Amino acid sequence: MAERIRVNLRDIINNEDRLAPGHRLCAGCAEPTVIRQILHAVEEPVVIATATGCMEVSTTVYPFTAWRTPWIHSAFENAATTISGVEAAYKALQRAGKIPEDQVIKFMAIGGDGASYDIGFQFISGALERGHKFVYVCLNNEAYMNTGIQRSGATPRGANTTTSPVGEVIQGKTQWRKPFTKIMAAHDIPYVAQASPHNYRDLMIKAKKAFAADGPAVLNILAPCPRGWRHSSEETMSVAKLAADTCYWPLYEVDNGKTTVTYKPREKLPVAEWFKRQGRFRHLFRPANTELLEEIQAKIDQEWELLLKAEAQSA
Ligand SMILES: Cc1ncc(C[n+]2csc(CCOP(=O)(O)OP(=O)(O)O)c2C)c(N)n1
Repeated sequence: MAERIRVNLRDIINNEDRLAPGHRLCAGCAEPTVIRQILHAVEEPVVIATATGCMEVSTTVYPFTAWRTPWIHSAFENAATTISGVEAAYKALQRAGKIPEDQVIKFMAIGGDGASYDIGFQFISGALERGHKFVYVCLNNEAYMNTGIQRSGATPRGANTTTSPVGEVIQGKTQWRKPFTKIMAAHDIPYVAQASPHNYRDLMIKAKKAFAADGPAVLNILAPCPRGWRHSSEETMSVAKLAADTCYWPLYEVDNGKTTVTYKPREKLPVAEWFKRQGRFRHLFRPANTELLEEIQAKIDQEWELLLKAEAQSA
């Protein structure tokens, strides 16, 4: 059970951040907070591959780097493949006696939702199927933010982006988001979870479990983006919390096939509460879009019920 794993705040204060300050991510961007939370949850050395995207370009502006870990960038689509090779090399070097058997090193690949849901999708799937022992982290800000807010497979229905613009023809993205977390869990790997940085304890426990897993693990983490979501910088964590309180972004895990919802809001809020905090959904409150808003609410309710059912069935 998740509660048995401890997250000690004193350790976080005393341990060095492995992502240095002074990177160039936007004020209020959730991504560096997420990465710090993850790196504070793991004690061992970590080798990291990062796909092209906000996190990569903003932390490694030549000739600087914000990473206090070994770190590699190869291309947009293949962070999972790159880290597979690094992990395989580590095992080979151990077999050859060049790295001591008891020298534990952890491996992590990071991608935005564009890199994860769309462009790197098959590469992640392949790495999971091959069984590499690594953690894949999707920093999910729900659009291709680094190149100017284009819609991705993670963008929710109704969101205004530069490639699903609100106008006379459409009212934001017309499709539903891809069920990425479920698809990752369908690979039958040891550990898959959805998390959000406003609940750092929950996120860090999940990160600890992911790194301890005996095989691949995936963390899909909501990362509010003030620029693309159109909220102010200081609202990032409260917007993240509302995503969980409306069950738009349920916090849950699939641990060796067992589904557990790790946060159940005492009062499930209407999704409109989450939407009205973000400019990308402003148009949904026009009278003409009432039906669309209801349709989205119905879909969220249905998915939440399905998740609770999955939890009950795997208990
Ligand atoms: C194959 C390929 N296609 C497109 C690009 C251009 N590109 C670079 S970063 C980026 C957006 C990244 O979006 P996402 O993965 O969601 O991460 P974010 O920047 O939002 O964190 C795009 C489209 C590229 N570098 N390579």
